[in-house]
Amino acid sequence: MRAFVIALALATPAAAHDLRIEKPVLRVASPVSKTGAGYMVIRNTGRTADTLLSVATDASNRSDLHGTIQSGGVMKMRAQADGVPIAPGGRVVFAPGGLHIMFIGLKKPVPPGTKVPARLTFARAGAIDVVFTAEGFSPAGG
Ligand SMILES: [Cu+2]
Repeated sequence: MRAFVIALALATPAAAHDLRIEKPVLRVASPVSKTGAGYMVIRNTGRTADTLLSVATDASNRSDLHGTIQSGGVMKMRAQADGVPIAPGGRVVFAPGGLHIMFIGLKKPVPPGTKVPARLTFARAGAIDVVFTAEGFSPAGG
């Protein structure tokens, strides 16, 4: 079943809209972490703004959009309650120390190389399926 889901995700044509999802990766702090952080670059090649509203996956109990802010020299994560806007012709980078997807309550360990299918939902483009690839271990959520 898992292989079937991945095959479906890969078969989704990525060119049917103006958004490009590049290098989706997932990092966890340790092999037994229940929380992971997802990173990627979203490129908007169109002429219309769009907004990433939510992320869904079967791999974890929750998957939230988080930003990171500096507060008194301490990095704090906070939910992106209004989503993440992507300007026409622009790109948004999800990276350590900034925007990330917080995978909370991972149901299985995700050693490097693990494929984690997820569905991104945009205000205009609708659902776009992506596959996050787990890479090495690092503090999640930074
Ligand atoms: Cu976070």
